[in-house]
Amino acid sequence: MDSKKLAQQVTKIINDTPIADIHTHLYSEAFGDLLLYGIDELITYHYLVAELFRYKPELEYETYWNMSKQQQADLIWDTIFVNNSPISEAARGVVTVLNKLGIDAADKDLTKIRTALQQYSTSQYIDKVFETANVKYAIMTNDPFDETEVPVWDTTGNSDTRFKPALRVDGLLNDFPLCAKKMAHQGFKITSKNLDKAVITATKDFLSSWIEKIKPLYIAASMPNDLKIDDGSDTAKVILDCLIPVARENNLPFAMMIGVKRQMNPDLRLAGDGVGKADVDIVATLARENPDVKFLVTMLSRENQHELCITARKFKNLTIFGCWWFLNNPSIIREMTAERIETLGLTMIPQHSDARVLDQIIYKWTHSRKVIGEVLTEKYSDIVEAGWPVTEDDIKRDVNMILGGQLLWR
Ligand code: RAT
Ligand code: ZN
Repeated sequence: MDSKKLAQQVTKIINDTPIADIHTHLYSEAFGDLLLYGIDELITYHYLVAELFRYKPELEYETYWNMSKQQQADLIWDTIFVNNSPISEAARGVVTVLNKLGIDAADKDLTKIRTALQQYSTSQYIDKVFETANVKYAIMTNDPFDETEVPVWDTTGNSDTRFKPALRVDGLLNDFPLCAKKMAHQGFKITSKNLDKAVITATKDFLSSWIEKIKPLYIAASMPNDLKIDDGSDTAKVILDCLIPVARENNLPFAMMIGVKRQMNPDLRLAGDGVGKADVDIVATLARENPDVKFLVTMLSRENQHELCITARKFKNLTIFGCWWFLNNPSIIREMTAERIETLGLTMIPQHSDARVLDQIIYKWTHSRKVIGEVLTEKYSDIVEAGWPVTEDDIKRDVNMILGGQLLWR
């Protein structure tokens, strides 16, 4: 097969393969206002809020936060899209979404774009977005401590199979005393704010009851870059004594998302988190000491990626996934995907979208599919050149393995 034909074939197969999006912040319609979608949400995505202040250093943070959503969107639109070029990855994303939805944004008229999108009901829009993105399902981030989310699970629950649950328990790691109160409020026997034996048992009961209630595909937590598991802290106890045992007992993967520097600039609110290098040995220690627990791991620092790949080579119970958050940029996806294929073959999950706004799955996957396709084409060309035949069926099997969610189940 010549290289042009190979590239065309890989592109077509990648575009035709429905994606299992293994980490998003999306919700089904049953969750009401928790489901974010539409142009104003797209434009006020926190990645773009951070960029707004780069273009407008004279803008006071509070002035922005006191505006209505529509005013915020107008300001970001004028600043990043009209008075400058939407050239960053997050800004280009909005352009891709509009283009794929068939909306002509050439005259940069935001009011016209708003009107064009009003033709859809919420459920029509969900259908349209999933079809356009060719995503088969998106895994949600479900927080058992969230006051808006809990009542939904206690009443209607989720019946839309395009949205699948994941139990996300950052609260337990970040502020155990507050979660202790909330667990007590939900009827669990929490007798103290300290993680003693009885409280650990009650916390595990709480987690198991949520697993029973929402049937998550995995248990997850994001963790700071300075994470430690040997200091006897609440965080270490929650991980070692609660989360890992519960993952084991329920035969669920434990997803660790490591490397966040939370609230580097609190004035930016959701946009204020940063990144730092973490200790990959922690991942190795947990994988080695818990061979019967499956770990899904993504790390936020570019500097951690090579070490993480090599660690994954050592542990069959460790699957690495995604180019997370600040790594979700074409130049880095290219580098990470090549590095992962070279060290792990197809035994990794190259990407997740992390979409917070429904429409974003359109651009996140358009952009990622392109880069992953280019890297795969190069890797196939290399084995063809080395003397190995690559057929269409081989490519379909491989792409489905890495993008179709199969590795979640192994
Ligand atoms: O990527 C993001 O939108 C971040 O704000 C985080 O939500 C991160 O992905 C996370 O899951 O903690
Ligand atoms: Zn996320």
